[in-house]
Amino acid sequence: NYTFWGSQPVAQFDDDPGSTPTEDGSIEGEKTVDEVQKEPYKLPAGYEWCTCDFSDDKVVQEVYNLLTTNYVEDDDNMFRFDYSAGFLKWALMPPGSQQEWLAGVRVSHNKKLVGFITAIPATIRVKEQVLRMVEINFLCVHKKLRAKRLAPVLIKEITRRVNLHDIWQAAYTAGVVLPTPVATCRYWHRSLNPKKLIDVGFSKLGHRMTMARTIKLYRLPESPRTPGFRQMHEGDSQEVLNLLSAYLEQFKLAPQLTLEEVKHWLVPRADVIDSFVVEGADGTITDFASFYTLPSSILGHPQHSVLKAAYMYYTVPGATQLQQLMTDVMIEARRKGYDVFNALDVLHNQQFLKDLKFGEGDGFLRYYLFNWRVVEKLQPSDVGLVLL
Ligand code: NHW
Ligand code: EN5
Repeated sequence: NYTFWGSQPVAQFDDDPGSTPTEDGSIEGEKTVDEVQKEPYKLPAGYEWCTCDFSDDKVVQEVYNLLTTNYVEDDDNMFRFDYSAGFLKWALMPPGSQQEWLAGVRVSHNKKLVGFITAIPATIRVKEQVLRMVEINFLCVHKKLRAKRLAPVLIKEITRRVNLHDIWQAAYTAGVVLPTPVATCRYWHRSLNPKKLIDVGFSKLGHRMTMARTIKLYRLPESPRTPGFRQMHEGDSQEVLNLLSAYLEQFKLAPQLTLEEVKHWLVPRADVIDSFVVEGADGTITDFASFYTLPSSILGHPQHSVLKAAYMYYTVPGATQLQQLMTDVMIEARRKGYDVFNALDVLHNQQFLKDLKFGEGDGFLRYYLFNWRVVEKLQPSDVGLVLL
């Protein structure tokens, strides 16, 4: 029973297959910018809208403070995502970003930030159709204001602000079930620092395993073995774009990046995004791999307060086997002090997850599209889109 989502242009769980279209396409009839409501949606008394100016580091810090204390937790409330301020700037100021799409809710009398939602522009292909969309992320309502129906107001307001730019579709992911996932994916985890993971309750000592045997099981070589494996530089961007564009064509849901976007999303930034290439003997780039940095706060642990996690981002095997490429990337992550390497079962990841000693997590990630019907549900391996 979804009171809010039942009123939105998304496929409903009780849609009758006999009376719904049999082809992919928009759910709502075409609208024009003129028809979009000009005034912001009404908030409860005592709250007001704001637009978050991310060129102002004080504002970024306010958003960081809201998210670090109120954003996503695991099912047992042991860990909470701790996106860094630098990460948030990267995630929310890509090419084409709009300040009005970083929408906040403040308490009127003291201006405290208590709600947030964001949109960034993206070109996304769903099977054969290429759509100018937004990606929605960082929806957050302060813990003290939960279950007061503020989230639907944030979602309607970001929809309005996006519609004003003549954009009518969105992609988003969530751990929770909403009407209606286009794909249901799972998190997998590869221990890099097993002792700490066990100490903080992220993982458990296996049946009839000792700590010493566990540490040995997850040991990795000191340095990458693939000849020509190195950090990506900005000068590699055009070649990486060519490799990535061609590779992503095989997936049913995938972004179409521009050169500017490759430079933004894939050129390394310390503690935000790490990217690697394999340079062949003739100097051409044959492979690409990347991960982003998303620590989690460890809630209420006496010794440890942060879990340093690397999340697999876009990766393109070419001359190198995916397994070997991922091993080298994990060696780099271990060397840089990450505790765990996380990946979804999207892309071709199922090819290496088990062999490289990833274990299935307890979290799911559902992919959603707003105002776009996908008649056939996608498999995780059909998904070529990774959101932050
Ligand atoms: S998923 C992460 C979302 N954030 C968190 O989980 C942080 C911790 N939780 C909270 O802050 C990545 C609150 O619990 C939130 C809900 C704010 C989640 N997505 O205000 P009420 C994203 O950011 C529905 C969508 O009373 P609350 C993606 C719920 O089903 N809807 O709840 C975001 C119910 O509706 P229903 C969600 O707990 C995508 C209603 O909210 C949701 O105080 C957004 C209850 O509201 C979720 N994750 O606040 C959609 N969680 O129908 C974008 C709950 O069941 C759509 N709900 O009555 C596209 C827009 C753009 C279109 C452009 C063309
Ligand atoms: C918006 N772009 O549940 C994203 N994480 O499995 C928002 N579990 O870390 C949506 N519960 O399985 C995010 N350890 C939805 C995910 C929310 C966060 C979340 C899960 C993903 C997670 C860990 C810790 C569980 C703690 C208890 C987990 C097991 C790892 C183990 C390693 C060794 C081999 C076996 C598996």
